[in-house]
Order: sequence, then structure tokens, then C-alpha cells
Amino acid sequence: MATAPHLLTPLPKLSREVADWVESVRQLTQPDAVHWCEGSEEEIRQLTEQLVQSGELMKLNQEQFPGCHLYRSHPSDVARVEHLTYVCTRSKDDAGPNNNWMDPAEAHAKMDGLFRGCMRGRTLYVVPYCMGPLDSPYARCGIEITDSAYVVINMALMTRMGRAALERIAREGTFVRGLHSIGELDPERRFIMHFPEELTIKSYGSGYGGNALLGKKCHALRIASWQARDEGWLAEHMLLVELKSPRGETHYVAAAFPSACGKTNLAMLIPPASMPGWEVSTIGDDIAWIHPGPDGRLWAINPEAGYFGVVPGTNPETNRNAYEMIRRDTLFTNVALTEDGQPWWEGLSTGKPVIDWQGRPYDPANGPAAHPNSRFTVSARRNPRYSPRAEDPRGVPLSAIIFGGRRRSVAPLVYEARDWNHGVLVGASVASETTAAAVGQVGVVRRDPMAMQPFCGYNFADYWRHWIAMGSRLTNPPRIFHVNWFRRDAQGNFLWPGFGENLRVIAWMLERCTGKAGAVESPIGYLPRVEDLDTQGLNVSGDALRELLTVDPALWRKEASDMRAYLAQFGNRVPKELVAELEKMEQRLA
Ligand code: OXD
Ligand code: MN
Repeated sequence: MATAPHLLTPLPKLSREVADWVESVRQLTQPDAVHWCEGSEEEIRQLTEQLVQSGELMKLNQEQFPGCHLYRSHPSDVARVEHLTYVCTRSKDDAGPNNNWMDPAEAHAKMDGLFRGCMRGRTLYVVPYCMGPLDSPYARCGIEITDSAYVVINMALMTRMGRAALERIAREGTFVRGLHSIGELDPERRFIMHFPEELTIKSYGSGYGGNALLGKKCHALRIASWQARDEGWLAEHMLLVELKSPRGETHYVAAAFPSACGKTNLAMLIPPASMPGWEVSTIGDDIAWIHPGPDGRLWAINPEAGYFGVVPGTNPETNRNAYEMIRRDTLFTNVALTEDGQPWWEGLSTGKPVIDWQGRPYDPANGPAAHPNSRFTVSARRNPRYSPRAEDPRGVPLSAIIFGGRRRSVAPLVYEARDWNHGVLVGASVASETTAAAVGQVGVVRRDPMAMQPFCGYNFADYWRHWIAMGSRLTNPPRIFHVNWFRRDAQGNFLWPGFGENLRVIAWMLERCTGKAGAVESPIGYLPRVEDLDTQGLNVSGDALRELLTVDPALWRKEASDMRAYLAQFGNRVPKELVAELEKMEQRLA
């Protein structure tokens, strides 16, 4: 087996299992060369250079954007493909109505047919990675085999990739096996298959992030959610943020919002000038692995080491830290270019696009200059507000869990669940307008329980049961809240400014956690009165604030009946505690 010439020091002793698997994949896919990734800076520099030479990567203006590159994906390969993503369990019911399902034997045969000989003329990269701090008992390892050097570079930014991960795998003996090929990038020959019972992923025909960077959605959410249910923890689509109040209290909060609803912005929130003394730092922006601790609280780690964020809309007003963070050592995918080779995207008030995301001269008649789902990949260490606690092997203790969606109406700015089981109903009821992060129509409301609809690796009914069981193990559970930053008035204008001002809502939540803030009871939970929020320096009218905090019982009766219809598809697998919570809410609304 060929190894990369720059690999001078021997790799750690491989477990038989790793060696046998890589060899069997080599025989199936027939690559010209095999490259074991060690994860050094030099290795990534060489791979980047190689892609620049071959024209797959473009160096951006190095004076303004040192170390930054542009990658253009195939125009048919710009988002996650949920309709081509499968969970392949022995029993169809274990995957549930929330997943596409295929029999595992059939799925393996189909995928192996696609993989047969697919790496001829290419290099097979073996990418060992660790999700979570290398010394954390909560971290889990995997190996991705891929024929895309672009994927390798992304994985180096997004995970703890290389030699140390392989050493941990050799010590532990278990790992998630991910096999990926870009294939022909043909949408007709594209599938993302998960085999949670075998801790295996097979992904063919796409080079796009969520389909191809197997450590992220495929491993850290779909496979990990299955492992978490078996082992008694939670793998969630949540950001993790650290907040220090002017009183000097530190709190950690997890928040689940559907894709492209502002998780990265909330994780990197900049306090408004009128709220002096607050300090906000980032633990993670997309995924949280959450364990019950010996103290009866929930403790969370961020399994990732970088951000794969949506670019459009990022500017000094919306997210100054992110804007600064992506000016160096960042890999851009599908953004536009200015005359002098700087990246450009919608939402920037400076610069002008001349080349669009497909490499054509920019013409507004062709649509936006940058793809609405264009992305930055960057190491978390580039974040000026990266919290050192993100590297803590024990994780951070959670004071609150926030669920949220993008809703024009119905959901108020914020409300608090009555207790844990009611909070599980609040999470299970998340609904949101769809975004460009997945292929399909944008802007239609769909149910997205816990923001996990595209990512839960098993039957949602069993998942909610697991959430309820987790609560019964906690003597000090986090409080659960729901937010909606996207409510609009009758003319369609946003009622709430969002971004940094969201801290006012979170400040109220933290005061609820410490028993200091007031609230009123409503049929859906506890809401702040306008006077319970810190509105000093906030530029929102009293009328808008009152509208943001109203609950319309008629709309909510309709919401409850939609939820009942939604739950019906899961039959009697739905935990009785969840149905009881829905019934109690219906009674309060009657
Ligand atoms: C993401 C997503 O890329 O949720 O994080 O789609
Ligand atoms: Mn996400």
C-alpha cells in the first residue's frame, strides 16, 4: 500500500480492524494511491497547494485575505440532500417515519456497486478524526475514507484530525467507519446512507459539506444520536455559548435552531453597547454532545473544532467577530469575487461582485452573486471569542436549553416551559420556515422537532422517550425555553432586531434560572412582561414589544391540532408523557 512521501515517522500501530477495513475499501474502490492523513500543518499546506495547482481551489486576494481560498462546487451540489439521505436499520420502525429507510443488505449492495472501481485514477485518503477534545471521555472517533482532498482540508479544520485520533482509535478499538467518494457528482447517483447498528456511513456522489464531511451531520448527529440513546446521553443540533453577567455569574446555554436560523450568530453574539459588563464566548455553533453529570446537571461538549457557517449576511453589523474571523486561513465555498479577487457575498455593504459563485461574469438576472448557502470553513481557534472551556474534557454545565424556529406568526419572542416534560413537548413542537441549507423549497413551514428532523438517526418517538427518560435522571435539570427572533408585523416587517439584542432575551432567561426575574403564566408557558426585559437602549416600540409577547389562543389551538396530527404518524410509539403534555396544553387553551 502506498503512503504519502512526506510521512516520515511511522504511524501508530494500527489495530487489525482499521488495517483490514482500509484494505477492503482499497480493493473495492481501486485507487491509484493511498494517503494516510497525519493532520500536520505541512500536510494540509501541501494538499492545498496541490488543489491550487489543479485549479480546484483558487487563492483569494492574499493581501486582504491571507491564507484564504475559494472552492466552487458543482452547481447541482450546493446543499444537503435530505431526500437522498437514508437510515438503514434492520427494522424499518427503528428508523421511523422521520427518516428515509432502506434494508441494510440492499443498501450495502447498492452503495458497493457505486463504489466499485470509483477511485481509479484518484488518491484514497484515510482521515482519522476525533469528535470532541482528544482527552475527553465523551469524545468519539471515526475514520473517513474519501477521494476528495477538499474534504480532507475541511475535516482538518472541522475536527481533531490525524495521528492523535488514530492513536486513540488504536487504544480504544472502536470507531465510526465513513466511506465517501465524490463519484461522478451525478444527482442520479448520489446517496448518503447510515447504518447505525454497524456504526457505518456510506456517502456517494456529493462533495458538499453536510453530505461529504462525514464527521459532522452523519457521525456527530445521525450515528451519535443512536449511540447516545444506547449509552444514556444526547447528541443534539445545538450551539453552546458562555455568558458572563455584569454580576460576575457564568452560565452555559445550549440552543437548537434549524439550519441557517442564526446559531453561529448567537454563539458569537456581541453584547449591545447599552448592556455593559456582559461577556459572551463561544463553545460551539452547531452540535452539542450532552451527558448527565454526577451532580444531577447536564454537561455538554462541542464535538467539532471548527465552523462550517453560512456566509451571506455576515458583516460587521450582524456579526463582527465572524466577519473578522473569516479574513484569514478560511476556505470559502461558492461565494462571489470582486475585481481584485476578494470574496463577496450578499449583505456586504462594501465591494462589488464581478464574478458570481459559478465563475460567470456577475449578472443580477442570474440570481444572487454568492450562493445563498455559500459557506466558510474555519478553525474555531480563529474565533477571537473562543472560550478555553471548549477544550475542557469535562464539558460545561448547562443552565438553560433554548429551542427556536423561524416563524412569521404564532410563536412569541420567548416563553419558558413549565418543567422538563413540558420542555420536551416544546422542543418536539419546533416548526420553522425552510432555508437554503437543504435542497428544496425555501420558506415553507415544516415540523422540525428539536431542530433534528434532518439529523435524528432513529425513530423520533423513541427519541422523545429518551429525552423524557433523561429528565428523570436529573436532579438539577436546565430550564427549557423557546424563542422566535423572526416574528413579523401585518406589513411583513420583522418586529425584533435580533443579533446582539437577543442578549436581552437570554438575560431574562438567566434571571429565571436564578429565580430573580418575573413572568406571567400563559397556556403555552411563562412569558416575560415588557417590564421584565432589559429594554434600556433598545430601539423597539412598546406596541411592537407587546405584539412580540402575545399569545393568540385561536392560533395556538390550531398549532396544537397540527401537532396532534403530526404525532399521529408515530402511532402508539409516542411516549404517553408527551401526549399528556399536549393534552394539558389543549386544556389550558380551551
Ligand atoms: C449545517 C446545517 O450545515 O444544519 O450546519 O445544514
Ligand atoms: Mn447545522
